[in-house]
Amino acid sequence: MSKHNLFAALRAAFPKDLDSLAIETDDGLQYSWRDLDRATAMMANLLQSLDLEPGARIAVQVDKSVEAAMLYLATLRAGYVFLPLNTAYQSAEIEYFVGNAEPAVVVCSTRNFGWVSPIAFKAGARAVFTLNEDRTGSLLERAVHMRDTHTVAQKGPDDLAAILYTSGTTGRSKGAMLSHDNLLSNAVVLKSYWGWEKGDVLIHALPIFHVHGLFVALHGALINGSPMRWVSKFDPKTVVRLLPRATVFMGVPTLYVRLLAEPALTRQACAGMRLFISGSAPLLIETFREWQERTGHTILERYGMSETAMLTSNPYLASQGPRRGGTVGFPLPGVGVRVHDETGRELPAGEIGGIEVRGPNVFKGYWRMPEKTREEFTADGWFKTGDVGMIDAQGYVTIVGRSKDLIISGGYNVYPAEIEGYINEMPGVAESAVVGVPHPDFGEVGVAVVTAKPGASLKAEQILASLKARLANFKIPKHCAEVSELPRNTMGKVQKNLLRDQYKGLFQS
Ligand code: MLC
Ligand code: AMP
Repeated sequence: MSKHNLFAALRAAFPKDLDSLAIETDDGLQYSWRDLDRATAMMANLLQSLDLEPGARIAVQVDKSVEAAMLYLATLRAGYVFLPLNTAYQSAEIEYFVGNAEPAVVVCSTRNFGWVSPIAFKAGARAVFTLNEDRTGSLLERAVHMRDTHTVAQKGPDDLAAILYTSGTTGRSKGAMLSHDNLLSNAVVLKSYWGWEKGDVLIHALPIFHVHGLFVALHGALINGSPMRWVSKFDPKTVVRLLPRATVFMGVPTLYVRLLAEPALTRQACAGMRLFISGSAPLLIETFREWQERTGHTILERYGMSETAMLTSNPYLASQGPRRGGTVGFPLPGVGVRVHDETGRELPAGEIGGIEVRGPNVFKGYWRMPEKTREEFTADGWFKTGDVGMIDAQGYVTIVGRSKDLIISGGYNVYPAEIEGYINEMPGVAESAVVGVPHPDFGEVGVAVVTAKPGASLKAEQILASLKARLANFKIPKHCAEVSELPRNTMGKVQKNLLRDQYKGLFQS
C-alpha cells in the first residue's frame, strides 16, 4: 500500500545517482538526493518515535528552507498530516488554526517559540520543536540522533496528506483536507501536461506554505527527479541571475511584474529556459505580452485552488493550441470543469456562470465542518469553486470574477469579512467595508472604507496600525478612507461594486 503514499512516488523518481545534486540554495548550499532521502528518514523516525495517533497533524510555521521542505516530505513519509502556516500569521491567527486543527506536533522558529508553544500546548500538542532558516533548532538537534533509514508508511489513497487553511467568505477559516491521492494524481498529470523532461531544473522562488510553492513547484521537480535552484525569499535579481542555470520557473503574477522591472531580464538570459508558468492570481494581459516581447517566451497560465490543486492549464504543446493570455486554458486531463447558473443549469459555451469542478484532485472536505463541506458541493458531487467564468467553444476557460468576496493580493488571499470584523470592533467605528482595487505590483490590494459612530473621530493611520498589530501584514489594507455612510442597495446590502469603482484609481498612475 505504500504505493499510495505520495512520498513513495516522489522517492521513486529520485535519480539513480543519489549523490548528484538535488537542491542548491541561493547562498550556495548543496543537497544531494541522498541528503534528501536520509534527512527525511531521520525526521520521519523522529516523528514516529513520538508515538502519535494515526492522522496526527504536524503544524509548521517556519521560514522557507530546504529543511522545512524536508520536514514536509518527512511528514508524508511517516504517514502524518502536514499543516503549513504562513509565516506572516500572528498570534490570534495561529491560535485559531492550532486550536481548530489540534496538531500533535508544532514546529516554529526559535524567535516565535515563546508565544507559539503556549498556544500549541493549550491545544493539546505533544511536542513543540524549533527550526530556523540557518539549520538550527531543536527539530534537527533531535532528528540527528535518529536512524537514517525508514520504511515509508503505508497509506490508503484517501488518507490525508495535508490540511490547508483557506478563509471563508463568512465565519472562520476552513481546513481543506487533501489526500495522498489528490496530490499525487495532480502531480502525475502536471508532469506529463507540462512536458517535464530529463535535464529540467526548477527555480523554486515561492513560499512553501501554500499550494503553489509546496505542491505545484516542489512535487513538480521531485516527481521528475529534477534539481531545484532554491530561492529562500523572492528577489528578482537573484532569479534573473539563476535563469541561465535553469529551465522552468513558476510564479504568481507579482513575481513576473517585478522581474520585468529588471533590465537584466533579456532574451539572452532566458535562452535556456523551457517554461514559465503563472498562477494563483490573474495575470494581466499587459504582463503576458510584455513578457513575450522581452523574453521571447509565452507564459503558460494555469488555475488552481487549495481545495482542488490544479484544475486547468494553458497547453504546453503548440499542437494542443496556443497559450492564450487572459485565459487559464483547458481542464487538465481527468478533471471535469463546468459552468452553471444560479438555478443549477449547465451553461453552453461562452456563457458566464459559476465554475464547478470534479476529479481525483478534489479535496476530501473541510476539517471538522461537514455542513460547510456539503454547502460547497452540488447535489451531483461537483465542487463549487466560487470563481465566475466561462468556457469558450474551443474549451478554453476564462475567469471573469468571483462570487466569493475575496481579494487576491500578490497571490495571497485576503478575506474582507475577516478584516471588517476587526475594524468594526475598534472604538469609534460604526461600520466598515473592505474592497479590492487594482494595484500595479500586487495586482489587487485592499482598501478599507469606514464610518464613525456619532460624535467619534477616527484616524485612518490608527486603524491600519492596530490591524497591523494583530493580522498578517499582507492582509492590511493599503489605504483607509472615512466616509459619512456606506452605499447600500434597497435590501440594505453594502454596494461594494460602487466602492470598488470609486477607489479603483487610487494606485494607478
Ligand atoms: C508582502 N506585502 C504584501 C504582500 N506581500 N502586501 C500585499 N499583498 C502581498 N502579497 C507587503 C507586506 O505587508 C510589507 O508591508 C511589504 O509588502 C514587504 O513585505 P515582504 O514580505 O518583504 O514582501 P515581499 O517579499 O516583497 O513579498 C511579496 C511577494 C510575496 C509577492 C514576494 O507576497 C509572495 O511570495 N507572494 C506569493 C504568494 C503565493 O505563493 N501564493 C500562492 C497561493 S496558492 P509593510 O507595510 O508591512 O512593510 C494558490 C492556489 C494556486 O493561490 O492556484 O496556486
Ligand atoms: P487559494 O484559496 O489560495 O487556493 O486561492 C484559490 C483562488 O485563486 C481561486 O479560487 C481563484 O480565485 C484564484 N486563482 C488561482 N489561479 C488563478 C488564475 N490563474 N487566474 C485567476 N485567478 C486564479
